[in-house]
Amino acid sequence: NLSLIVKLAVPADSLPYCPKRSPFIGGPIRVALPEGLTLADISRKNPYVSRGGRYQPPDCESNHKTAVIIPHRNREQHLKYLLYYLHPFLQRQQLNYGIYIIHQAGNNTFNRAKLLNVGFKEAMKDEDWGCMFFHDVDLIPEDDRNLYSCEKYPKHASIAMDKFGYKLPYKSYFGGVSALTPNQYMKINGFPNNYWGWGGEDDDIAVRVSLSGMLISRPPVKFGRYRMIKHGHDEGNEQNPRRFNLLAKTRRTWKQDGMNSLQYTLISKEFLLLYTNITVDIGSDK
Ligand code: UDH
Ligand code: NGS
Repeated sequence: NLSLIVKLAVPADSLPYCPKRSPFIGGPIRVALPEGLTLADISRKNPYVSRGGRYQPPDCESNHKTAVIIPHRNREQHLKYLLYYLHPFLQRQQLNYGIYIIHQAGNNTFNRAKLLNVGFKEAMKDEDWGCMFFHDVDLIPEDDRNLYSCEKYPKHASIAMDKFGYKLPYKSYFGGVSALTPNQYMKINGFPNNYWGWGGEDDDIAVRVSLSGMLISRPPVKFGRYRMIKHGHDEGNEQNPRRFNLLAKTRRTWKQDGMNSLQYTLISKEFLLLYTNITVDIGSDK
């Protein structure tokens, strides 16, 4: 029976590619911060998200495979707001995506860039991601035309934050939300591991991009808008007094310090309903 043979030759899971531009993209998003939000509410609103915070469009094959890596400690409320907005945002873009929370265990000084290195390494063990988005927990995108896919060069996405009057605070600013392909990431030897406390690590990354001979891609300024959830100073993330000295040496250190020198102890990796939760001991400054 020929028709049976033909049917078997086409696997049931083969779908056509999604369109170049998702029909679900709607433009500006009004970001409110509803009270009393729970993770269970967010799960209920996102029935197609599977274990570990993974999603792929049900009726077409996505053109992009994006991991979102979020450094975290003691910001549970911010995380809820971000997940509440980010899951539907990424689904409207018809992405194949996964969300990773990289939780720094213990009370030692916070180290954002090292957590992001851990996130990269652990996420790549799960899946052959084509694009990594490094995302502060307190930044909510305000326009879904800000595409969470990668570009020819490392991308700085949060170029218009409300707290900076919706413009860059300075030309080489690379903080908040950025995106690199695994190739771009390895080309800069990942991020620095030795910035403990607040400040400078994002500038170091921008220097690495430039020293590797790459430029910075940016979305149109109308799309790269973010609302930052206001917060005070975190305990354990005091301004790093060494940041200026470190930055002055990046040119000499970047090839030795980064992905090729990363050391950490994985404490747990849990595939929760809305995200993969990675808890890690990254050591301390001493
Ligand atoms: N982060 C945590 N927990 C911490 C510290 C940082 O989760 O204790 C993560 C979180 O994803 C955050 C990111 O690291 O978005 C960057 O840290 P940050 O939010 O402290 O940096 P930002 O520049 O704030 O946004 C600076 C301090 C704000 C004090 C302003 C008082 N008006
Ligand atoms: C620069 C910091 C960056 C920081 C940026 C915005 O001065 O790490 O300000 O800070 N660089 C150094 O300290 C060397 S903010 O206004 O968000 O507090 O991201």
